[in-house]
Amino acid sequence: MEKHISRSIIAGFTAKLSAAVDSDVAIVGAGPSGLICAKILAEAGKRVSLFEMKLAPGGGIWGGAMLNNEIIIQEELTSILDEYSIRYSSVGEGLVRADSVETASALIYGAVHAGANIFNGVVVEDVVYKEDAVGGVVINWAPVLYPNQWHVDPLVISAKCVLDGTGHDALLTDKVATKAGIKLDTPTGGVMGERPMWAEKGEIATVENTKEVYPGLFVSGMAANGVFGSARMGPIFGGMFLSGQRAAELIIAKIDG
Ligand code: 48F
Repeated sequence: MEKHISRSIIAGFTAKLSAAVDSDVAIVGAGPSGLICAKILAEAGKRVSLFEMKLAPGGGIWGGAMLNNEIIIQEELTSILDEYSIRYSSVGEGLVRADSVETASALIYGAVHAGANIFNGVVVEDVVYKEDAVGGVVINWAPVLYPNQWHVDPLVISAKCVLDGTGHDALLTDKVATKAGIKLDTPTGGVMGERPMWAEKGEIATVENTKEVYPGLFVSGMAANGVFGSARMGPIFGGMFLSGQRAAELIIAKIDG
């Protein structure tokens, strides 16, 4: 029995990882924008691999606000919550409130169930950069790098498009811009850095900033606001959902021509 259990797990994981080596889309970070994007892309038939450095996907959803595990969403976006069967209640001023644990688990289930492969405990430490385009990601086990910093060479995932959904610091795009010495499609050509809290502006900006910032490299969610120097918005999540949707639309348009 023990041998069969072990061999079955190794075979299942190896098949997933082997398939991921040739992905249509590599998504970095399983926050709300990355998870929503993954579901839409998988439903559109794209081969999606999503890498999350933490053990639990879900990013900043779980903790609500200061560990008050509730989140706020704009009333006009409740059709997205309905699609995932996430329950909510009105709190007035055009807003609804949902349980953050229900929301995180629903978005994770939605992405995997649609056919995206989520690799948790895996860090994207670099990208593939060839012929003036980003063409994949360089991955390693999170415990190999943090806190151990073992000298272990990575594996490489080829992908037609890479989405940086890594959150506030946009560390992946920052690293790519610096290491490759490239100019991003931003007003300064580099990562501009997130601005302080302004919920209304930050919500609009995260969708507007969801773009292909360099051939093959897209940004979503708070990473998009970090790249374009826009405001943060705290525990309101409609902008993150719309950013994930927008990223999926742009990536499908790029892949399908
Ligand atoms: O920050 P995060 O939740 O992504 P998001 O889609 O959503 C932001 C909101 O949660 C919240 C907010 C409300 O509106 O402002 O903050 O922008 O999740 C980003 C995920 O990326 C992972 C990180 O652990 C987190 O789960 N991550 C970051 N860097 C890497 C990574 C990396 N190099 N490799 C793999 N995962």
